[in-house]
Order: sequence, then structure tokens, then C-alpha cells
Amino acid sequence: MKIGITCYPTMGGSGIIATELGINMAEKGHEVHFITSNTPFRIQMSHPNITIHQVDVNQYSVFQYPPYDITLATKIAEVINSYDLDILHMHYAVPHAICGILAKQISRSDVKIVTTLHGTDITVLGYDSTLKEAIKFGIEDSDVVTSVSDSLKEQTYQIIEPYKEIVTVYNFINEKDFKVGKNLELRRQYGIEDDEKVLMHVSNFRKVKRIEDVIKTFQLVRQVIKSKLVLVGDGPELNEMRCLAKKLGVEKDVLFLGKRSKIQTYYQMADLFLLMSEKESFGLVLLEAMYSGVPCIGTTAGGMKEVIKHQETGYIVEIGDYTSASQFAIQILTDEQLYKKMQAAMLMDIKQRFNSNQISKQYENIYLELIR
Ligand code: GMT
Repeated sequence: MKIGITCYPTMGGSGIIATELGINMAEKGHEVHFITSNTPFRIQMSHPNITIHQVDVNQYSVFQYPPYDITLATKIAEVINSYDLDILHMHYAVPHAICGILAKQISRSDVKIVTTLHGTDITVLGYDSTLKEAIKFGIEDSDVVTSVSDSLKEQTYQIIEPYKEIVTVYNFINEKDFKVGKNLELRRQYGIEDDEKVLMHVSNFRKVKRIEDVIKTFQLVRQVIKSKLVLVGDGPELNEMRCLAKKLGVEKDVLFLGKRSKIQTYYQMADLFLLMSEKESFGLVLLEAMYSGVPCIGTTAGGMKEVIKHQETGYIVEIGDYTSASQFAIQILTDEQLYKKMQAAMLMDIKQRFNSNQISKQYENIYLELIR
């Protein structure tokens, strides 16, 4: 098959999934074309079955805004015709699903369009009356629409009300990249003592992540357990969070590591991972932590409760309930037997439910069904 993929190539989860899926398809022998504004950051090596088509948006003085959407659609149309694509897989509803539909019209081809909904394309932008109808159109005019969790699927029906079947296909990661086991050497480099517990959070530091709850959870844990909090990532909330750590008197035990490219290594510093978001359709970082052997605490937001089985493979708390999060954290970090039991259950569960081969097979079957 010849598959075109469009995603945001930056460090977001939707870009990671799109890229890993593309690599997986290329490894299966399909011809994969990424049509993106930049090389997706997870593509480190060239692969004979992967071609990257970069979208360059021209800036003309008559335009108040650079026309990314039209340029992207035109580029996709060009790739559809030049390579005779069978499938277009668009990640994120706006503008990508709509650009895919426009590209199909421009190219006058019969390419099939698969759209994957990722999260804020529905749960934030879907509430914007200037975008809602366009999102609905993008969903209804795609051939197949997938959602990364049941929760996001339900929210899409509630918010957008499309006349379209939506199929849940869970996210996956390239599990080969993640290893179970502590990297004590790396911890020592950051001044973490061997008998300290490490709590970790990784995100793009946006407001929806509620990093304040991560820091407040840590403040309570630290009163009982010798520990450090490692925060990886950068974004609009970073400064505010530094101030909060200072205000709560924990700043010397909170390490802000900023944006990191080889994220796999950092999970090996952690004993427990926290994702306290108020919106999270899936939470790819949870899978990354879990595949590194690190149990997680998430919230009832979105699809996190589909990823973590409460009290079996990790913990789920209400949004904003950092007190319960700290109690669960203390419980698991002070009971080695419980820790090992939960870790084993977690590893078994994710290998069964979030297996990259099985999940990419689901996508491959969707493609095959469409071109049949
Ligand atoms: O929708 C976003 O906020 C951005 C997007 C991204 O590109 O990282 O994140 C969403 O998609 C990820 C991949 O499917 C999910 O793991 C994230 O949970 C989801 N983020 C939100 O729902 C806030």
C-alpha cells in the first residue's frame, strides 16, 4: 500500500503516534509518505520505504496570515498524484482532516481518508463555535475516523454530534525503546541519593496538565519519604511552577530538567510517575513510564482510566485531588511487596493491551478494508 501521513511533527503525542505508525508500516513493506511542515522528530534514520515531503508556507504581503492549510492541501494533492497514494492518514481533526478532504478534491483522486482524533482537537477546539462545524465536516467526510480512547470517542459524540461511526484504536509506543530498570548513575549525576525515591512528570507544561497538583502531591510525599521530584519538559507553565515550588518550600528537591530528546533514559530515574491533567484523551507518557517499569498515578480525566487499572496497575484520583494522590504514592513507595506486585501486573497488562504490533495491525486492517 501507499500511505500518506500528515501530523504535527513537533514533540506532541499525536506526532509520536503518527511517526511510529509510519515507521511500523514502512517496516511491513508499505510505501510511506510523510507530508508535514518539518521532519517528524522521532524519525532519526532514513528508511528506504519512507519519503518526507516538507510543506513550505510562503509569506506574501497580501496575506495577513501565512496560508498553511491551503499550502498543505496542495502539497498533499501533489503527493497523491505523483505517487498514486491509496490512503491518507490525517492526525488531528483541524486543520488536517479538512486539508485531507480538500487535497482529495484538488487531486481528483479516489484516495481514502483515515482521520485520527487525538484530544484537544475535540475537547478544546470542539467548543469553539468558529471551528465546530469544520471539525464535524472533517469527521463526517473522512472514510474512517478513529479515536485514541473510548472516552474521546464519547466526548466527540457529545461535543461535535457527528453522523459517523468512530472506532477506538488505542495508542502505542515503540516498546523496544524503553527498558525496565533503575539508572542509579544518572540519578547520582543529578544529586539524587540511592535511598531517595523519585517522583516524575513529563509534559509540555500546558495549563491542562495541572502541574501544580504534581508539586502539591510531592510536597505531601516529601514530608514522609526522602524524595525528589523530577519535572521534564517545557512550556507556558514552567515559570509559574518554579514559583510554586519555591512558595511551597520544596524547590531544592524539585529538578526542572527542561525539554529532553532522549526521554527514554529519564524514566529510568523514576520510582513513580504522576500525570494529574484535567484533560487527557489517553496520556502517551503513561505508557512510556509503564514500559520503563514505573507505576503511575493519573486522574479521572479522559482516557487515563482506560490506560491505568485503578489499584491493580496504578492509581486513579479525581482531578485536583492531590491529597489522595499523595496517600497512594506513600502507600506504594513504602511497601516494596506491593510495588513489585503492581509493577508485575502493570507490565503484563500493557503488553497485552498496548502492543505495538497488534495496534498497528488494527490500523493496517482499516487501510486494507478501505482499499478492498
Ligand atoms: O491534543 C493535544 O493536546 C495534543 C496531543 C499531542 O499532540 O500530544 O495530545 C493528545 O494526543 C495524545 C496522542 O494521542 C494523547 O496521548 C494525549 O492524551 C492528548 N492530549 C490531551 O488530550 C490533552
